Amino acid sequence: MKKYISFLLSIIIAATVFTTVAAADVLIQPDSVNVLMSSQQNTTEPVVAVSSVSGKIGDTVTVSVSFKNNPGIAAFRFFVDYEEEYLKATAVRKGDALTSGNLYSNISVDNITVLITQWDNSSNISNDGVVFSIDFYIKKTAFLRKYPITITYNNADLCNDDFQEIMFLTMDGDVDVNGFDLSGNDSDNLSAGDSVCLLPDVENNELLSLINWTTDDETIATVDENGNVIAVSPGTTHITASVTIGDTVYSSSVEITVKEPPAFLLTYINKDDSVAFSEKVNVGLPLTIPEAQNIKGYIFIGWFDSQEKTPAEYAVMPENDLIFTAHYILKGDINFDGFVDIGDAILASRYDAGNKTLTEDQIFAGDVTGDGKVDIGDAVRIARYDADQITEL
Ligand SMILES: [Ca+2]
Ligand SMILES: [Ca+2]
Repeated sequence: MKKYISFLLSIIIAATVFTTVAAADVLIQPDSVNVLMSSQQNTTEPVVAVSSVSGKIGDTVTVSVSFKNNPGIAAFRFFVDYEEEYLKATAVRKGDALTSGNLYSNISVDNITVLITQWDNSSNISNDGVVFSIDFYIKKTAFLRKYPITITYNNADLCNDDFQEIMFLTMDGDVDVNGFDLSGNDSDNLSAGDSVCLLPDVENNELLSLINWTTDDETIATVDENGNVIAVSPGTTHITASVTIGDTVYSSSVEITVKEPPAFLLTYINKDDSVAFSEKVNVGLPLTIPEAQNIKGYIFIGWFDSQEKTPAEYAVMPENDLIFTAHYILKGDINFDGFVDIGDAILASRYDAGNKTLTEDQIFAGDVTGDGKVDIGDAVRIARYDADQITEL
């Protein structure tokens, strides 16, 4: 008898798994037993039940098929029916209840909605629990609703090792498609004025037409009816795509972060190395220029960075830090040697006599009388200072 079961099942397998076109014709309308069980949970009769699961569009969910009140079975062949346009069966696995025997599945046939799973064993298995499970990929064509997963079998496709036909009540399940994702977006590093388009990971046109876009804070980012997001000002908000079907709202959100505009550190250093001014400055804004310290005997000539550039030369702000140092000229030090002495007086008198040219900065340093020019009067004053006849210039 057991050999006969194996022989019978080998014929079933050959007919269904390996002759796919003929099988499809046969399987679309199987001579099947299909008893709905929704109100018969507490039955003592053998039951084969499909679980109900939920998932989002694009997810892969696992539906299990379980036995209850299993009287002992050595072979089965089930047909699992589903909406192939919206679900794709990607894998079938043997469940824990099938402690031995071989499970075969045919999910490679296109354009039919029936998955065939069959199993044979040399002796009865009386376990309850999961006999096999099926992974379903929820296609992007899916809508937000329940997709039934039905299970049927033909007469004589379930038998024990005495080849007695076993009848199971069948209980269908479903895949409740209850969400969708937004994808393909880089939304965490926007600058004010940037735009991105949020796309639902959905290919069902009816569903797409129902999507409503909202922003939590339109002072940070706005969104239009097509999911086009425009960053407005720094901060973080959420853009939500929602669909209302009946009383149920399905939604998916993306966090949008609009970053602070680029800034750099602006620092001014006094002659004594103390900080005159320091702040973070946004690129594109005018630079603050602080007052320089008054230092006795010195004339302030400006703030300069390491490249001898003044703040005014940075009309377009760079995106790196800037450090300006206060530059001074020692009053009377025409030759810029760091001292005021007779050499500077001689330089002033030679300039006055037309024997020497001076730069603008040298004239600035040498005009100790403050009349806007360097002449013999300055030379005399510098000489007197050098001779300690006056204590300051
Ligand atoms: Ca000097
Ligand atoms: Ca002068």
